Amino acid sequence: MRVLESKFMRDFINMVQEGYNQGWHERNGGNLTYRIRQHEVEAIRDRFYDHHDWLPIGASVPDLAGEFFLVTGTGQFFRNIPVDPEVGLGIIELDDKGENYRIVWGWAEGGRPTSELPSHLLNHQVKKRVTNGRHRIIYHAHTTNIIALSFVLPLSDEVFTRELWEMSTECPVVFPEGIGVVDWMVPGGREIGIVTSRMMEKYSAVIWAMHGMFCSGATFDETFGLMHTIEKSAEILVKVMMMSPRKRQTITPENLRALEGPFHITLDERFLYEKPDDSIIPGME
Ligand code: 2HA
Ligand code: ZN
Repeated sequence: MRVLESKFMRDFINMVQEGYNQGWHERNGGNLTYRIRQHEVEAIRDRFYDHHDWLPIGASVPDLAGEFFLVTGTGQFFRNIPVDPEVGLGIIELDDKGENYRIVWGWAEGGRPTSELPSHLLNHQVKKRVTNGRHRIIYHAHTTNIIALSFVLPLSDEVFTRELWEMSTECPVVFPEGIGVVDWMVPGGREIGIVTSRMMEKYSAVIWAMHGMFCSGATFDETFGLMHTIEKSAEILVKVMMMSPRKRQTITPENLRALEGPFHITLDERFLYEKPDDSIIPGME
């Protein structure tokens, strides 16, 4: 089978296109990786190169040893990937220690995996463990409204989760476990990957302050939908803040708790704290 005919490949490219359409991928901003299923690898294995050298990942991911990943390339523009996926994308194989990778398909004009490969693989390693292998996708996007909020709201999991939950009834249902926030750090390395992946133990969405967001999921729809829901809620909050520093009414902690039964969710009380004044938006006092 031709690699480009694989269903996972088509779904991956559709997600790249959709992310670009949302305005989250200026220039080479953002990156996407998919942990390929064994039977999907077998169906295309005869198309793989075997002449590439092993190169260091830049992080140690022993629980991903031997796995294959479809990955966006460093410096590649999301805008161009659907037009020529064989140039913008690659498949990598990890060695039996999870220390090195080699390119087995793609980057037809030369190329390497995304600069955020350490973060992606460290997140995959955590999510593979905590979801019993269910999660296969890690997505990084430069979501405009979340980035804007990270200049104004206090950088805490509690404040971001609560304010985003309040902006849309759907939010506590879509991410009942909350959202993590990483203060500004240098991107593209192991350190930011380690901090982010620790948060992925409990969350499936992590904000990189003044940079963007990471989301994890089992399917392309679920992962994209999570990013989209959070960014939509952030857009509503930005609009509210532009109209007024105060909310006239809001979704209260009591309202949020009332969603738990009907939607079969459990909300961490850590996010349902009492505010001195429900009408004041943090950062707008
Ligand atoms: O350029 O988004 O974080 C890709 C990135 C780096
Ligand atoms: Zn980025």
